[in-house]
Amino acid sequence: MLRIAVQSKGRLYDETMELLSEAGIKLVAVKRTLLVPSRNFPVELLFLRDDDIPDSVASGTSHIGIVGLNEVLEKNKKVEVIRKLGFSKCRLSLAIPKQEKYDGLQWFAGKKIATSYPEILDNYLKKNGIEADIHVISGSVEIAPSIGLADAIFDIVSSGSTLVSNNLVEVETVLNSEAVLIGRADNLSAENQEILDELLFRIEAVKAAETQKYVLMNVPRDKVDEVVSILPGMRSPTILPLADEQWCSIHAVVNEKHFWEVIGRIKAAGAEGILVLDIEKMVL
Ligand code: PRT
Ligand code: ZN
Repeated sequence: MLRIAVQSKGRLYDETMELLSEAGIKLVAVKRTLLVPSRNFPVELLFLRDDDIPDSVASGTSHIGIVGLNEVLEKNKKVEVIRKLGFSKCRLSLAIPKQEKYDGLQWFAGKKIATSYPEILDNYLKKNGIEADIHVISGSVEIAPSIGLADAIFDIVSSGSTLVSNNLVEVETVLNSEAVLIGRADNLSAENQEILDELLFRIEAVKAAETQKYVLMNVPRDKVDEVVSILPGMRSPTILPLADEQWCSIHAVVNEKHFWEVIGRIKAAGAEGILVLDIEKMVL
């Protein structure tokens, strides 16, 4: 049985549960008791505060965990990032009062910086040869400068609106973070390694599908070559005959990144009746 440490409530919870559910893992009880087994896959979930997840994995209490990279680096435990998961993206940044004139990292020399991430900040300042006073606070870091508790802050930024509403401006991005799957290479039995491999295989299929769309369209026969040359595909697009012999139906998988560009070009090339569908899983 593979034990996975996950956040019990908070910003990581919903997307963690969604990912596991999309990977086909159903839980015995939806209620968040501390330890919940799956009823159809040999894993159990241990619900913890995110701060405790790196240590739970490092100590071997859990085999793997899902947590923000910021928390992994801050706690600095003996764990490895197995896979980035692409959700709960944010950055850890230095921010200063907006009326200050910022002239580079030297600005922070001798300044007092409030943060909940002293380890990451200390490493960053040392690496850059800056001596500053790190003031650790556990919540509401962003109000520290306005109440005279610090000159600057080092905190998580997502949209940036918290900084704006506290008259702060982001001046250095120190870390780009997202949810990650962590583990320890040396503590898995052969059986648990097999379970982890299957879980990773399923996560791969879920993640691959997230960025792709399935596109179907009707194309006049004499335009097929041109449309096919525009379309990418897992191998190549599927071309099916229609009742009207002058027309074909083409099916293809298109990456979201190029989606609108591809749609514009196939329309211009003569495609009609374009249908776009979400892909649930994609096994490559
Ligand atoms: O109770 P527990 O200890 O488990 O949870 P927590 O309160 O410590 O963490 P939680 O649930 O708030 O966040 C969990 C993880 O989500 C973090 O460790 C990050 O990896 C990630 N994450 C993603 C964020 C944000 N986005 C985020 N915006 N964590 C916090 N914030 C906060 C930030 O501290 C700041 O106050 O949101 C504010 C900034 O948001 P913007 O959008 O105004 O810039
Ligand atoms: Zn926390």
